[in-house]
Amino acid sequence: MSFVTRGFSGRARERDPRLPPGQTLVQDWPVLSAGPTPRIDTAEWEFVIRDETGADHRWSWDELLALGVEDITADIHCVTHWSKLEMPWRGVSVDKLFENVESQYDYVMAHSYGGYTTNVPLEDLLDGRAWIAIEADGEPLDPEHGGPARLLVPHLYFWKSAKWVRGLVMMPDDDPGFWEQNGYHLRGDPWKEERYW
Ligand SMILES: Nc1nc2c(c(=O)[nH]1)N[C@H]1C(S)=C(S)[C@@H](COP(=O)(O)O)O[C@H]1N2
Ligand SMILES: [Mo]
Repeated sequence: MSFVTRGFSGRARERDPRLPPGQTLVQDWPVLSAGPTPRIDTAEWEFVIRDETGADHRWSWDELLALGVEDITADIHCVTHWSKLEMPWRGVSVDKLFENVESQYDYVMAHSYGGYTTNVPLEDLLDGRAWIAIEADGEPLDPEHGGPARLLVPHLYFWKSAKWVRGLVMMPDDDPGFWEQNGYHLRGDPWKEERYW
């Protein structure tokens, strides 16, 4: 019997500088859903931003795509300590949606089909940092991963990237969403390890 213990025989590996503290690389893509997977037909799908006047700004599936779909390469970091690097995504920049929405409020609650919510400061969704993602790894988003569309906010922990996203409600205060009410950090910056409060 021969024992090969790579950890001892190999040269000490440099930690990948793209990995935030406490994170481990995975090659597969775990599914983490708090409830059942909703099935939404793109013919019925719509996206709504509700502003402080109560007015709804709506986009059908085709109207969303008409805003312009872009290629994104993003690293994702789950609070349960796994990360995936350089994932290819496609989606519509949230900036495009806010070109036609005026709001004085600084926070949003993202709402999903199925009832999930997560709170995000508006500024974390703007300036090319967040998308309504419709494809990953060169394929339409699998329903388990949030298809037909999910929020993608890769610079925050992945629980902020609401699967089956259906809209954003503008808020004056940073009210907690689903996981945030259950102990997750209000903002969730993986580089600061903002996991729980
Ligand atoms: N609607 C909805 N979005 C969600 C979740 C969820 O349970 N429901 N889980 C969040 C969490 S905790 C993580 S880590 C990621 C997981 O996405 P994945 O299943 O595509 O890996 O989705 C986030 N978005
Ligand atoms: Mo998560």
